[in-house]
Amino acid sequence: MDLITATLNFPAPPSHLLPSSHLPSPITRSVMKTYYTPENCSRKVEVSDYVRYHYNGTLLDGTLFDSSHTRMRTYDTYVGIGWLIAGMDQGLLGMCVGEKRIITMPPSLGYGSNGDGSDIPQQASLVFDVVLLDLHNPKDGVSIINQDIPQHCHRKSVAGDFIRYHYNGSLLDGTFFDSSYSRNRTYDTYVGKGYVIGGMDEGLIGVCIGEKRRIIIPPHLGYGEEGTGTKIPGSAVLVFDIHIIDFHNPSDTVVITTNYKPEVCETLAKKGDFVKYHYNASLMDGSFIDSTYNYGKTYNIVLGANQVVPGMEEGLKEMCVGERRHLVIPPHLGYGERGVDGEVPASAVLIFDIEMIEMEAGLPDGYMFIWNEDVSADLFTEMDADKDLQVLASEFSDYILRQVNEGKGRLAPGFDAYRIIENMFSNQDRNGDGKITEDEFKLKADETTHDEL
Ligand SMILES: [Ca+2]
Ligand SMILES: [Ca+2]
Repeated sequence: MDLITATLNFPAPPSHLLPSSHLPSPITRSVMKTYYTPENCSRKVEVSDYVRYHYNGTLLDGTLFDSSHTRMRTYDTYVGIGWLIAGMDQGLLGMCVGEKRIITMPPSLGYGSNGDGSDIPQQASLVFDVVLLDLHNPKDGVSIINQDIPQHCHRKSVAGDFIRYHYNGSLLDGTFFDSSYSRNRTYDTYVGKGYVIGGMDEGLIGVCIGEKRRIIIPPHLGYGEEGTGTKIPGSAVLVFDIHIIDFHNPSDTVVITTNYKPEVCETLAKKGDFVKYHYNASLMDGSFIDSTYNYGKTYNIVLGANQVVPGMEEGLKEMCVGERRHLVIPPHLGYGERGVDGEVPASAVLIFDIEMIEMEAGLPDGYMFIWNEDVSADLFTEMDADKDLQVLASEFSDYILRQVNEGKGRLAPGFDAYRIIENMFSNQDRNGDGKITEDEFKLKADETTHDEL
């Protein structure tokens, strides 16, 4: 029996009255008709590939017998290895993701003389309107495409590095599922250590800072047959467009590059020195953080007094006035996993371009005051201005400041002079009654510790 006329249930007009294209012909083999081809159609379904697709299944008269759309989930299967009716096994071959195709098949390639349940009668030709959403092969590995590598690549990431990157995540058909940009913060992780899905662990190896790449991850290296959450279906291929902001290794030290060194560079900054310098601070992707040049004044610290992050202490060491350096400071020597709220992101590698403007030599380690010349033999009497045999805080302070002004003694630079003198006084005032007696003075002098006279 002619299947078409049987299904349509009206007699075919004499063929010579119809244009040839209207001639109904019996279906004996499948017909595949692509009615939408996406721009990028590079990879096509081959035997043993795994696909996810949506379809509407109808009989030749248009009766809908099944639809994945109404179930609201894709049909997921291997192609070409007998998991499907023969007409589909053949009809899906050569499709690319995004392609829409109508596959018409004779009953012999569908459900034959038995039909299927109550919906598909015996000897029914079937029409499937298919859109392919996803395609991979179990043998696929991670693929990396669209690489955009910066000109300067100091080094490439290895397993164990800590990477900060931005990403847009989508499915193969372009359906967006997640983005770090929408959260306005990078995704931060160790790589090669199993903290992220296998495909990402692999795709993040060998990147340069600033690099952009697309990482395509098959489901067995992603979220598998189960998928995750509401947005990543089972057996989905994942497409990540990533941008590497920075990475470091916990074993990294400060990288110091001297950009300019004055011809005379003999006095080198050391612990205790009061140094005045300018800096420009930025992140590895070039984003600006802060600059002293904007304030028109230097940043002043005592070296080795924990007034700046360890990486900066390291970077300033042994600079001379006029010298300029470029510092790359890993987060464990910078602002750590916390960063600085609103200024430095968590775990960020920092760049400081610094310029030494002025230095004042510090005192020997541990000293807050030293004599430049021999100490007076009768210190106590000299301090006791009103000769009442006790030294008040004001007498003490006046005396020390006078020694400093006359160049006879020196206070540690970079600290508040009054605070130092206050400390020196309370160290001498053993019983804390606000005055120093000659006994207290002598007792203390005998102990010869650092902070006293
Ligand atoms: Ca006195
Ligand atoms: Ca006292």
